Amino acid sequence: MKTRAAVAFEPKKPLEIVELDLEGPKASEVLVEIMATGICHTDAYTLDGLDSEGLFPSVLGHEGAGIVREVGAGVTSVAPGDHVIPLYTPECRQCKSCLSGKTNLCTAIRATQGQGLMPDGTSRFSYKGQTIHHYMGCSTFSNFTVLPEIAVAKIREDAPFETSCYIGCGVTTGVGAVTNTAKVEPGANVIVFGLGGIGLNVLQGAKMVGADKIIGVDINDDREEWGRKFGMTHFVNPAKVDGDIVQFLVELTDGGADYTFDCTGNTDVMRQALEACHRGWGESIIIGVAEAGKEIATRPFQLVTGRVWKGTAFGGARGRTDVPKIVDWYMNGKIAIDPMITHTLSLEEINKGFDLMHAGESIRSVVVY
Ligand code: NAD
Ligand code: AHE
Ligand code: ZN
Repeated sequence: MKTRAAVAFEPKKPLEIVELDLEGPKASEVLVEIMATGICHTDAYTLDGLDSEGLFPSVLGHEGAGIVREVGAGVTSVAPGDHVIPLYTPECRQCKSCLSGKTNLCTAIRATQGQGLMPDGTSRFSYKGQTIHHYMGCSTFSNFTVLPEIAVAKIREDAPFETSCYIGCGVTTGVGAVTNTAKVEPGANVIVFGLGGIGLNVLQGAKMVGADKIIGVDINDDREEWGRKFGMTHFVNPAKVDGDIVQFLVELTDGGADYTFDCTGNTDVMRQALEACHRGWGESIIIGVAEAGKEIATRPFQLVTGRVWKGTAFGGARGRTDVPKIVDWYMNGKIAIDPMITHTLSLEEINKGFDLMHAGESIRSVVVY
């Protein structure tokens, strides 16, 4: 079949809207009509050539929602007509990682996913006979995409696509980092570095679990108003702090935060986040994705004296199990999504979404097909 898609032909070049050829689903695969997709900073990072796994040409996008249109042989868990959210972290429930109960990082198809291919080692997308790569196993910047059955979460049908697509990455990542990874407890003090599409969801997660001081740190002053809408109690712009930002934050939290979260992808900020943790028990969670070649550093003494450095992918969520529950949280008003969707675009306008993100003018742009 044919599908309209925004293709990343080359790094650092705008996406091009073209009509691709798409092969139908093979065994254990499903064809999904994507109804809406968010634009996450990770898409921009890959398009900018900063991802060590980045492949071109490819169909980016990993924050979608849509409808199953066709299923391949042997598919039992979803059927045509089901509403689904694609999962860049699948859940096979059979691999060593899934069975461990210790991680959401299913390994069933990770190798081929990183090569921009379906589990059988081939791509379903092509353009004028040339192979086009999949991205993060999702490729939601295409109106139709093919996904492994284990990489779709079935969701309730009354959830709007144009808002619930954000649960495919940003919402689940931010809220899940608080509830699954850090397991923030009521009364804890929290610092969130970077108040964009992910950081605001960390803030609302922290508020939801009853954190006490919820401090937001961002170099963009416009983010103060945004943070306050989602539970932030204090705002700090590091550019306006006299002296050392870590010292300032440690004093503000009476010895350091119980939990800090990096939502910037900047490795210097990651160090600040670790060192702003309380001696003896503070935990710092890395969410931000750093550009290829960057490394983190700190004095080992920071860890010897009890601070803990952790990371999280997709907020520690087990997609097929947890995503439908997060959709319920949204539909029941436990978490907010609608106000964070600042821009709704057509596929033809998708590059504007990247421009708005880089200019710090959007929280989330969503493309509606
Ligand atoms: P975004 O562009 O919407 O937000 C980033 C925010 O960080 C902006 O508000 C920006 O002003 C702020 N910022 C930038 N540099 C800063 C600095 N030095 N100090 C303080 N604030 C700073 O991006 P996003 O979509 O929220 O994504 C954030 C990061 O999380 C990206 O690196 C993205 O790739 C990553 N991410 C990771 C996961 C995961 O599963 N681990 C999931 C989604 C996104
Ligand atoms: N490919 C990059 C790493 C990118 C990365 O860490 N991705 C996150 C999701 S970001 C969503 O916006 C993730 O899920 N990581 C776990 C995984 O298995 O990819 C690199 O550095 O090579
Ligand atoms: Zn993302």
